[in-house]
Amino acid sequence: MKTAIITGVTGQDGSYLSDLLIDKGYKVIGTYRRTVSDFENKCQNITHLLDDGNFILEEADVTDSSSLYRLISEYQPDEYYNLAAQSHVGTSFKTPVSTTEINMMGCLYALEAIRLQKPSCKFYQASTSEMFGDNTQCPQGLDTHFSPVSPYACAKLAAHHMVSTYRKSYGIYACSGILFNHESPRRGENFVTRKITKAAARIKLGLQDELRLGNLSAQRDWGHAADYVKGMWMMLQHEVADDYVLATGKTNSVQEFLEYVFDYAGLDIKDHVVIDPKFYRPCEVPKLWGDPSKMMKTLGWVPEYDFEELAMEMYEQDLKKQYFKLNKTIDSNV
Ligand code: NAP
Ligand code: G4F
Repeated sequence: MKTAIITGVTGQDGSYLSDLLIDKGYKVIGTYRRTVSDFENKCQNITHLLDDGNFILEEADVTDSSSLYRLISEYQPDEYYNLAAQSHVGTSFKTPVSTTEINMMGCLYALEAIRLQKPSCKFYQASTSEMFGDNTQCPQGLDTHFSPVSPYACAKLAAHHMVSTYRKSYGIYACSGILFNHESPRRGENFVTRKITKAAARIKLGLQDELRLGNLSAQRDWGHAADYVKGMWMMLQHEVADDYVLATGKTNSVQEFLEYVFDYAGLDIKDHVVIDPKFYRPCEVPKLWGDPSKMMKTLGWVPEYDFEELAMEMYEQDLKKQYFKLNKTIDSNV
């Protein structure tokens, strides 16, 4: 039985990757960070795993290197997936220092702990298309020049270079997956896709009337998280460690995502959507459109979801959740 450590297991990707690895017969050590907010809410993406005998939840903070040393020494993992991050680009402008500590140093601490304690452990780094920043040469791939324009992307780029440095210098099996945007019903509620599907569901049920958004012209290459975690795992099963791009090879604007969801829900954007400059960023990434050809040719990765299926699933799940909440409130009032 293989053992894998997944940092950031309560997040979107951590939860889907846990599902996949447990299905493949792994023992998964998932790490979470204690906060004062309630445990149940924090663990909503992994509630279904908490009683699984092959899933162990461990407390760790990736900026506390001792916690990573402890985990690696205790569990001697075969694979380590570094997914923990302050992953919101807008927030990184407000918390640049802690974002850099988590997103850059968190990666370096893990690489050092692996080098010193279990050098045969394979390492996956969650790199990002945000590293292409304002370079709109499309489609973006492994030869595209990086041009980060946020503290988030700068920290991720430093970590990205650290991964190849450890691979070349110490022979550690370390891969970076440069992942374009991927979403799902488990997506954090302050990312634009989920913000839209949740608001559309609430408007439909009469629970909300207005949706305030920022820049609608930005374009993103949007895929489904379930497809992307398969890609992460595939990268660590190849004979040699390398870097890859994961993307759908298509791009859509935020406006198009919004239109699709509102049309599907039978709502009129003009009646509900307000542009609020509060959601503009000091610097924007205008267009992301990835080239996943290496991933497809070398590892045989093929995404199963398309843009419409993704948007529809997110809206339908949000509608179900909001409907359930509404009925619970009505029940408790009668
Ligand atoms: P997410 O839902 O925001 O999850 C991030 C996880 O990291 C959360 O569980 C968070 O826990 C945890 N975390 C934050 N700071 C931590 C710390 N100091 N120590 C330990 N855990 C910490 O992100 P995601 O969408 O799953 O993305 C996973 C990774 O892929 C991230 O590294 C992200 O930057 C990267 N990525 C994502 C995308 C995408 O489109 N989703 C694309 C490219 C790259 P808390 O609840 O405690 O904050
Ligand atoms: O959903 P977003 O916040 O995602 P963003 O900035 O593209 O970052 C995500 O994808 C990256 C990969 O490319 C990851 F590395 C990163 O961790 C994260 O998962 O914003 C998408 C676009 C942006 O252009 C933003 O300005 O939507 C625009 N937007 C317009 N109104 C909004 C809003 N974004 C948010 N979050 N909230 C709004 O109200």
